[in-house]
Amino acid sequence: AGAAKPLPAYVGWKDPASLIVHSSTTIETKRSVFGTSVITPSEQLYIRNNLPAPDVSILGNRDAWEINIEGVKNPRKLTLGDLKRMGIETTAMVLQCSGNGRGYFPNKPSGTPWQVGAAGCVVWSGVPVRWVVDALGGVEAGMAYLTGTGGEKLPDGLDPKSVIVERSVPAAALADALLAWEMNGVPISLAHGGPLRLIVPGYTGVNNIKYVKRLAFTAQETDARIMSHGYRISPPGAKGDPSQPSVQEMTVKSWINGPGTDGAPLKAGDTQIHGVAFGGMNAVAKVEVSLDGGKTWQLARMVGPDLGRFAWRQFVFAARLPAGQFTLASRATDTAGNVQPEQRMENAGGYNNTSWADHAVKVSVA
Ligand code: MSS
Repeated sequence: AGAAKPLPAYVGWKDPASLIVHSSTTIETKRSVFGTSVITPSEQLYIRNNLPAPDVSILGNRDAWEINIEGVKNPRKLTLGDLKRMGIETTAMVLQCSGNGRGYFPNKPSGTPWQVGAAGCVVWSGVPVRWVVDALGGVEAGMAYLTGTGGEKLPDGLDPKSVIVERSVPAAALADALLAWEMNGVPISLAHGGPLRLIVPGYTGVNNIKYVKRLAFTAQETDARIMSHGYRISPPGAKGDPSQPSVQEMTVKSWINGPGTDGAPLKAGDTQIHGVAFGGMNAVAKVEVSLDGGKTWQLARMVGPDLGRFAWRQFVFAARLPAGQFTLASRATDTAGNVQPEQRMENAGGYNNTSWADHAVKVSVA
């Protein structure tokens, strides 16, 4: 246990009472703090940085930030000011770390033991990548990947490839991708990747490159270590390597956020069980709730606005709980018919945990 760690300076504006500080670069939202109003406030949103965040001076003149666009007919360096003149779109999406839920793996994979809070639903504004690509003559032939490079200053004395945050996603992801400069209605903070961030809706957190300084359509995946060996779905005990699948598209998942997650005792009687559900690439079709650890299920009600297939939905289930012990669980189904599984997919990195059993909440009602 020990005392709660203080917030590091670059996220000093966040709400400490809402957050669990694992380290200066890994900070998660408390489960009991997620509300029922769709959008995760920036002050409560989790943080994951693989490298220390750049100096705040990169926000000094946001519109002067430069990004190289490569692998298109007319490759060019564009400023954020140029991008702002090319178009504006807005997307609500679930930003979720690939390792969210790792804390429920019994074999304790190395990496942050996130529970549910390395995720949030946020709104981004920026220019669709496809509009930028069209303006530059289209993607060059043979380019199978969209590769984004983070703008951190790399530590001296190390092979840049071993530390640089550079990820490739299938080029088809360009259909929904944004080059974003606003998050939740304001210019993106340094902590969340300002002045400019690549947003790939439906893909896990690591694919959403902060401080993006290069966007390249490439024939091959990048050989940066974070792509070639990191974030791979490898069998327990094995090391990641390029032959294994990379962590990319998210799949259907839900969890309960209350009641019973804040440690307060539950009184017998009426209660509103609430949580979040999302489908990754697909919208959520339904959510079921169980009061008996998954033996029986009942349909929950969706609440609040539907912000599109990449956003999460809030669900509520009105229950009357007598005194006793209960295991509350939720199980989502997406519009393609995929059902959230009972079991996690075992893997060495502790990635992509969507198990409803792992995310169940035990409550005692008096
Ligand atoms: N980007 C960059 N540039 N850098 C780094 O480090 N990280 C990742 C992403 N991006 C990075 C980037 C991760 S890994 C994640 S999750 C995310 O991001 C987070 O976000 P926020 O905003 O929340 O912090 Mo895992 O899969």
